[in-house]
This record gives sequence, structure tokens and C-alpha cells, in this order.
Amino acid sequence: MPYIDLKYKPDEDIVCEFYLEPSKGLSIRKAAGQVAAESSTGTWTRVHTEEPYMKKMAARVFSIKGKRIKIAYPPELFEPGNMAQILSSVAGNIFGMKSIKNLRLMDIRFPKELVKAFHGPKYGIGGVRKIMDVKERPLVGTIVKPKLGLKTEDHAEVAYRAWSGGCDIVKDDENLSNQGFNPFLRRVLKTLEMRDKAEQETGEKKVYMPNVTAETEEMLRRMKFIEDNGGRYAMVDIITCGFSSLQTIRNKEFELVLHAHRAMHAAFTRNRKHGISMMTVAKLARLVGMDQLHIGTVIGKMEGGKEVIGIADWMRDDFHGLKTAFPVCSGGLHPGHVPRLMKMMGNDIIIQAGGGIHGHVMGTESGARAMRQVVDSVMEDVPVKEYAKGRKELAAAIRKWKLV
Ligand code: CAP
Ligand code: MG
Repeated sequence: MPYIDLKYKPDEDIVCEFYLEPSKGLSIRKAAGQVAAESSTGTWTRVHTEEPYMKKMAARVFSIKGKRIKIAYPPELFEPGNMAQILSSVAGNIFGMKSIKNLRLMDIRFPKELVKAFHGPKYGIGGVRKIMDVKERPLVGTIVKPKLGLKTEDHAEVAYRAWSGGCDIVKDDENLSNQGFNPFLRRVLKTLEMRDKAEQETGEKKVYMPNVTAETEEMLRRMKFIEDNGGRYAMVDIITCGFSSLQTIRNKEFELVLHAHRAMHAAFTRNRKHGISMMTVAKLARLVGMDQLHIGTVIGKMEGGKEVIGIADWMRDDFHGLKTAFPVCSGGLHPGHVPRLMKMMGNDIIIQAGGGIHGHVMGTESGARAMRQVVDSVMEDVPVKEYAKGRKELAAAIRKWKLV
């Protein structure tokens, strides 16, 4: 089988770019060929059941530059619309092969025909901005903190204060679902009540993103409940739930925006030499229909460098007719980060801060106000220190956390 063909020009193939370190004693060419074989039609030895008509289905290594290789996978290898099957091929057995020391899926390029079989985001950035009635500035959100333990009334009260202060979005934390201390159905009802109150009082659109993460059928029931009770969003932990469940919840065509939390991604995205890149995860999430996705901040508490900017750009670009997806910056953010964050990432982002709002010395409402003030200062192009004069919430936030 022609697993290596440096003259090959990919067309409607899936193209994967890998970083590859072969095991001791193996050339990169040999290891690359084994990766192409194992992830397409081959195994560790030549088998007698191979037929000549299969030749065109072999994956081909068509570029080797240092430790970077590119492999083209012909479209016939894949079942359109089946993300699990695609990943079992191009991101499956290969990571565990003894012939590689390290292997990282850096990037993946999907051809138009395969993209068409997925739904993509239902709303995207334009749809979300329409719901929120916010045209240009970044959206500001918070996560109710403490992340676990608050009872329902207190959770709803914290949400209300955040909305009153100026947050557009309030969301559950990734590990809050339907625990005894704060059951899902009651939480949704109570928090949406508070959302309505905050909307009336502020005259702004407000949204609540309840975390529906659970077994798939249960997620569908929870989403139906949100929809029936006037919610506009569902949040889901995309890695722990798995891509098939995401396809199921997207395919049901609820009138809900889908917010994707990526908890657990770093188990395979963090090691720069092995695993799967966050760029790849972002592509998969947009294909299966997530409207918003956590991608990192460059400057907050979570690991992630300048590549985060490239991921945001890809999510906001046209891609084979898919709607865009809103990049979410979250993790250790406070108002002092915002000018730099917006300079790096632009205005089409969602800024999420938990500690950076509920940790404000004057409380949650002031924390939310400080966050909106700092966003407005950047939008109006006024230096933060100047803008903070006469705005006590922002001034206090900068005093505590500093401009970074
Ligand atoms: C942020 C957060 C988010 C992380 C996830 C948390 O809280 O709620 O889940 O941002 O990481 O639990 O840590 P803080 P990422 O604002 O208090 O840090 O966005 O990198 O996926
Ligand atoms: Mg969280």
C-alpha cells in the first residue's frame, strides 16, 4: 500500500498535520508510514486479505519536514456526519503505538463535502449578538462561585447580583449539574426568575447558561425543560460528554444556544509533543455545532499561549459555509486583564470571570460593574486609570488586582 507518497496532492481528503518523534532506531519516514497505515487501512504486518481495489483508500504521508508530517486521508475512509468514527481513525490507535515516542495531532483540515454532513453552530456570533442585542463590545459573563455547594436560592441571588451589576451572561460551573444541594430543575426555574427581574430592572438582555452535562437522554430532557421555561442557552462539558452526545443534542434543533466548556481537554492538549491540539478541538466543536467555546486567555490562570489568538481567528472566519463560533476567554480573569486581552483578541469574544467578579472587595454587583466599566473604557479608548476616576468599582478592582 502506498502509505508514503511525497508527490501526492490532497484534494477532497482530510489532511492531518502531526508532530512526530519516532522511537529509538526508527526513521521518521518509517514511523510516519506506520501511523498512516494504522490510521487508515493497515496493521503491523502485511495481510493476505488486502485487495487491489483498496489501494486508493490508503492514507498517504505527503509531506515530511523535520518532525512535522502531513497525512492525507481519502474521503472514502469516513462515514459522513460520524465524528466518533473520524476520530477513531485519525486520532485513535496511533497515539499508543510503540513505534512512536511522541505524536501530536497539531491541526486537521476538513474538506467541504465532509463538513456539509455536520450541522455546525445554529446561532454563531451573529445569532448570539442578536439575542443579546449587543453589537460591538465583548460580552461579559460570570460563573456562579463557589463552583459547588451553594443552595438554589443563594445561587439565584448571586446570579441576580451579577446581572444587576452589568453581566450579560451568568453560567453554571463545569461540575455543577443536578446535585442534591442545588437540583437542576429548581435551579433553572429560580435563576430564570431572577434573570427576568434583572432584565426588567436594567432594560438589558440577560442570559443564563445552565450546565446540562449528563447522560445524553437526560441532557435532552434538561434542554427541553430549559426551552419550555423560557431559557435561551444550554451549557455542556464537551470533552467529558463526548462528541456523539454533542451531535445528538445539536441534531434535535432546540432553540437554545450551545455553550461548550472544555473541562478535561488539557489531559491531551497540554503536552506540546503528544496528544491533540486545542485548535483541533475547536474545529471539531464547531463542526458538531457548538456556538461558543472556551479557548483560553493567554494571560489568565490556565495554560495556553499565543496560539489561542489563532484559534479565535479560525472560529470567527468563514469555513465551508459553517456559522462562526464565539470564542470564550475564561480562567483567572479580572478587570485588570481586560485591556490587554481585548488588544490581543479583539471585540468578538466573551469574557468570563468568576473569581474576578465575586472576589471584588465590594461584592458581586460591584465586581460585575467593574468588568463592564473596563470593557467600556477600552471601547471608548480611554486609559483605564483615567476611566476609573469617579468609578469606584473599577478603581477598587484595579487597586486589588492591578493592571496586568
Ligand atoms: C473560571 C472557571 C472556568 C475555567 C475553565 C473555573 O473561573 O469557571 O471553568 O475558565 O478553563 O472553574 O476555573 P475563574 P478554560 O474566573 O474564577 O477563574 O476556560 O481554560 O477552559
Ligand atoms: Mg469553571
